[in-house]
Amino acid sequence: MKIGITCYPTYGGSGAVATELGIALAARGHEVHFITYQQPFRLPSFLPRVWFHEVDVGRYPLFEYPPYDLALAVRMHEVVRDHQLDILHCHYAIPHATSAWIAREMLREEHADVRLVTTLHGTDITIVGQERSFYTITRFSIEKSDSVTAVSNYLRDETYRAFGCVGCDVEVIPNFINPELYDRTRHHFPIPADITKGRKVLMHISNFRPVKRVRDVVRVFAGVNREVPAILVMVGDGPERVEAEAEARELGVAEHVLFLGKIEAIAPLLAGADLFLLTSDQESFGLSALEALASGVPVIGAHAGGLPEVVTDGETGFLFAVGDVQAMAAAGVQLLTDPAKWQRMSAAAAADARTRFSEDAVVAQYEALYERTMASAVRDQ
Ligand code: GMT
Repeated sequence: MKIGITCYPTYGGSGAVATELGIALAARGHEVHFITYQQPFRLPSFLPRVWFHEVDVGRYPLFEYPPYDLALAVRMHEVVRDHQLDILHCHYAIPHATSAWIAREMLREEHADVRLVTTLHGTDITIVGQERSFYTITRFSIEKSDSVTAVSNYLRDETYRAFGCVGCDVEVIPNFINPELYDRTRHHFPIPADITKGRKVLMHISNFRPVKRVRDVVRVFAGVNREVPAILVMVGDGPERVEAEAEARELGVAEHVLFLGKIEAIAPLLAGADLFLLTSDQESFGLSALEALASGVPVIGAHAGGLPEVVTDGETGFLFAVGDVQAMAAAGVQLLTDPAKWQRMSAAAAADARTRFSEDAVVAQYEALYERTMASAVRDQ
């Protein structure tokens, strides 16, 4: 099959999933075309059967807000037409699914066609899509997609609740991991031993948006560090990083908190972690938590959104009410001071991630969805 993929190319879960899906599809013999404004952050420079088409927005002085969605629609139209794509798969509805619909309308004027698949990832449904400026176009774009997927049951249900979509049958296809990549025995932890010596390693990975509550991450760490010497490794960057830095200073733990910035290769980092913290007030899935579990790192976090579908509370981690940093810290201390329990939980986490979220099984679900979507195109003719 020939598949176009559009996603946000910057540091974040939806771009990571879209890129890894494209790479896996190409490895299975499909032709994959990424269409976005910049090379996706997890896409290596060259892979067989993988193309990257940059969207050029231009800089006309009249445009205070350059119309990316239109430039994207034009590029999608060109790429579908020139490479005879079968499917355009948009990750994150806004504005990608809308641009794809415009591109398809343009193709239909030329007696051509393409099938549209939209994967809902999170705040496209839970926050941004529900804002007054975007609500109706988000609903419209979902309804105009030929197939719609959501990354968790929570997100599917939230889509039905918030948008009451008529005729949109949302299929849940979860995010996935490559089991070999997240095998902690394969990696060398890159942080120097003199920094970690005698200390447990707590880790957080995100794009530091307000929804992640990174101040809570630092508070949980400070609570753990009072009882168990530890360091906190903060991976990623974003608007709340300064808040997290300030919190670390205020709590007197700044010397034990490392801010590494946006690191692409996270598997070697996770291989040296003892606990992963994800304290978000909304998380439709929590890809970074899944990558931690796959690396044998128990997760402590908030009982929010779809995270309980990923972290099995009490077996592969512990989840508490959003903001309950004391309970999170106490659970962390308990686990880190009971090596046998940590071992059991670490092994359970790695096994569960492989059983429920392995790349092969999930990519096969997407392939089956594409097949069905194509078959419905033939029926419609
Ligand atoms: O929806 C977002 O806020 C952005 C998106 C991203 O690009 O990181 O995150 C969402 O998609 C990820 C991949 O499916 C999920 O793992 C994250 O849980 C989800 N983020 C939120 O729901 C806050």
